[in-house]
Amino acid sequence: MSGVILITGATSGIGRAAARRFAGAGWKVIATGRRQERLDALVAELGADQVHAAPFDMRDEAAIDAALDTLPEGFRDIDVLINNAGLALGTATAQEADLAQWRQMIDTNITGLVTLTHRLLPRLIARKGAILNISSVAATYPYKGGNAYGGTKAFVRQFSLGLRADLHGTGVRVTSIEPGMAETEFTLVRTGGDQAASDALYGGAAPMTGEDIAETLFWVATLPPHLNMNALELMPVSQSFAGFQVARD
Ligand code: NDP
Ligand code: 8X3
Repeated sequence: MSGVILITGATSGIGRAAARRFAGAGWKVIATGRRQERLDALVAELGADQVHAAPFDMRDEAAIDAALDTLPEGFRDIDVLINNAGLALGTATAQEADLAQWRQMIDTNITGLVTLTHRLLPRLIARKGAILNISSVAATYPYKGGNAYGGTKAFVRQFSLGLRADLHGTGVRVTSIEPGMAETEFTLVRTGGDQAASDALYGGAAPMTGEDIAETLFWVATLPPHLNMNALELMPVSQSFAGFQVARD
């Protein structure tokens, strides 16, 4: 099985690994993200027949529309949308957090995601396609400093389940993918470029990789068409759950 897939955030991490995984299996990949040079590198690596670079910022509705309106022949009938682009910014508590960072997470992880999804729904319904949304374990398990980021990912999970209900009878499949710790540029972005912090988090922890998540996405997207994975939570073996905190006088 193959088709046309649009993957947001294909310049790095999970999205780039997914672009490679699907293109390698013969899918035509529309790769998006802000960093044009990384998208160009992906096209050079995987071939222009296989990958179309569509650089846009998820927060720019007009840029999304322009990119969708100018898709080349062979890339227009989109079968699968992977809503992967997203970010966490900062780990400060709510009372210390930067409101601009909260807004950027909401604008990207929520508003951008719903905008693109809304635009593509007619095509996905016509193709009886699939939507794979990248949520997070942060949607379910709150942690100190996760505040707005966790909130955006809880939205993504619940939006996915709501889409399932709305798309009842259309044949469109919807999945909320909820990973735990995966080593990508995620922590570098979250910390404003602190490589040491990123290395410290992942060091010795055998975290998941972008390729691990890409393989999961490929598996979900290529399940028989009568099967819908509603939600899928995955973690590295090294990561598990901790208890509640108690403040004492
Ligand atoms: P990376 O930082 O490696 O990749 C993030 C991707 O999102 C990049 O391609 C980036 O592209 C894109 N992106 C960010 N902001 C925008 C924007 N405004 N417009 C367009 N693209 C944007 O991190 P991951 O691969 O780890 O993250 C992918 C998804 O996985 C995110 O939604 C993240 O929340 C989620 N996730 C990650 C986990 C982890 O542990 N790594 C765990 C659970 C969920 P560019 O900068 O070029 O625009
Ligand atoms: C990324 C996983 O635990 O850093 O969504 O929030 S976590």
